[in-house]
Amino acid sequence: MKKALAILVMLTLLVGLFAGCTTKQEAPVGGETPAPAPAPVEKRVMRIGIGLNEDHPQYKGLVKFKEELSKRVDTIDVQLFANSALGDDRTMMEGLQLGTQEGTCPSTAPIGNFVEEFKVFDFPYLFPNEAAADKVLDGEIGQELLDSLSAKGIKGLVYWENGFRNLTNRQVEVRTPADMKGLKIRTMENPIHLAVFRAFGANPTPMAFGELFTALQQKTVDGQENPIATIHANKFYEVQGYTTLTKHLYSPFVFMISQKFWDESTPEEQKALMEAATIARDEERKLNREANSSLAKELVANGMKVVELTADEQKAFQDKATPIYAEFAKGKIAEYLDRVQKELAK
Ligand code: KDG
Repeated sequence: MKKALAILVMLTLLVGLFAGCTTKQEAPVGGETPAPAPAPVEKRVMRIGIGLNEDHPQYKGLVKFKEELSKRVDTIDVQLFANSALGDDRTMMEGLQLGTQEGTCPSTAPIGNFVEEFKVFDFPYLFPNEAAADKVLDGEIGQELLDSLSAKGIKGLVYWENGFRNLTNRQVEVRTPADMKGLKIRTMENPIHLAVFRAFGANPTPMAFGELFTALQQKTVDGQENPIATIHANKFYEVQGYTTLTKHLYSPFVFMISQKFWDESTPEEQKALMEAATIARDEERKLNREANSSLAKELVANGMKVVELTADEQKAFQDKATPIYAEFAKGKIAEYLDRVQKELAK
């Protein structure tokens, strides 16, 4: 018994000695105790939804945003939702106000339902080209309008691009406003867009983007209007026979997040959000311009007739739309319109 006890004591001492050696070997030079493992970073979720699909430059821009943001901060977990999975443009903006989602990138058309002045971008044939639009949107006027969203619980970061919109329809080769007579055309939810298509002679109806393909397929509507990048990405050529390059409106996107999410971000996160949104804007505009200028031939390859208008034919549409200016340029909208036109004239 005594012998067994002695062996046990010896073994305990040996184990202790061995353990001591191990600890000594692991201790950093200088004898400091090892640093505790870092606590896992707590990430805030940032859900961003759009109406367009993953093939569209807008989604590719969002992928770029996510990538650039993650290079700068590791505290925000960006989750992307395409195809109106979180709702249409208006619902998603309401989601930002309610705090049920953190980001979206709608066309400016539905924004006029939240801040009236945004309707300045709904006037047909306002911007002559993309460079002119960039100048206004990225300048003082564009910034003022972005800032006006804060009062509505939305932080406007920067403008991305949807682009010049064109008419598509199932059955008629449209070259003149008369060809459009009676065509049932889906527009975005915006009174100026509806008025423009009425002035062209069509029968317009507002509808959420997520319902559009099925409506075209089931012939609930005859046509719609969107930039080439969208007509291509959403395969509208499967249900539409004709594209007419009316280029009646330059349509900007606004990359926006909930004001609450912005206010809860640290200064470092806010800087990262702005930088990532701006780098992604440049990428999205580049991809979008490539798509809008190169994909018309893909529409043709997929069986669509693409109608290019002569300057005179283009003017016939423009003339029909001119009275829209007098009808809608009132109050603050008129002030902004005047400023935009002066800026463009410079
Ligand atoms: O993701 C953007 C879309 O939701 C929408 O703004 C696209 O131009 C558009 C449309 O016609 O609804």
